Amino acid sequence: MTNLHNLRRMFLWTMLVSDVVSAVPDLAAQTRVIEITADRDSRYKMAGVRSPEITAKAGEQVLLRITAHRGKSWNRDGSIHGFTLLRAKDRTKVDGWDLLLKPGTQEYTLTVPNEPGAYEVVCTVICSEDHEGMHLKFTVIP
Ligand SMILES: [Cu+2]
Repeated sequence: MTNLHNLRRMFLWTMLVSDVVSAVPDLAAQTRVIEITADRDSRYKMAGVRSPEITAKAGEQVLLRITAHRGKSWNRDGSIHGFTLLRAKDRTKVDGWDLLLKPGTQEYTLTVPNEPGAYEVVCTVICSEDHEGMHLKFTVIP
């Protein structure tokens, strides 16, 4: 009887461990990937969308995959576009969301602000005469 008892305990333990292990890829799968192009014409673009905007859940983890193409001008440090998240109400920057983009594809795993509301992504690199118009609507939902 003791052996059977031990066997049962071992079985339960194995189940527990395998649950924990299988939770890891699940977590990765939950991270939403948002693909954006910061284009040479000083526009943010998203495939298949005419006027791109981002909607995300408060506190959600997202993976930004941003591909940047160089416009007419760029920063001395090689940054060709920026990707900075501002609170719409007071234009303050959100911590951790102040990105400088290099040519090519780059990925950032970031946490969406906890406060629902209107935000805006803006470019911080003078990338062309159209730089001022380089922004993207970003909405945080509860
Ligand atoms: Cu710009």
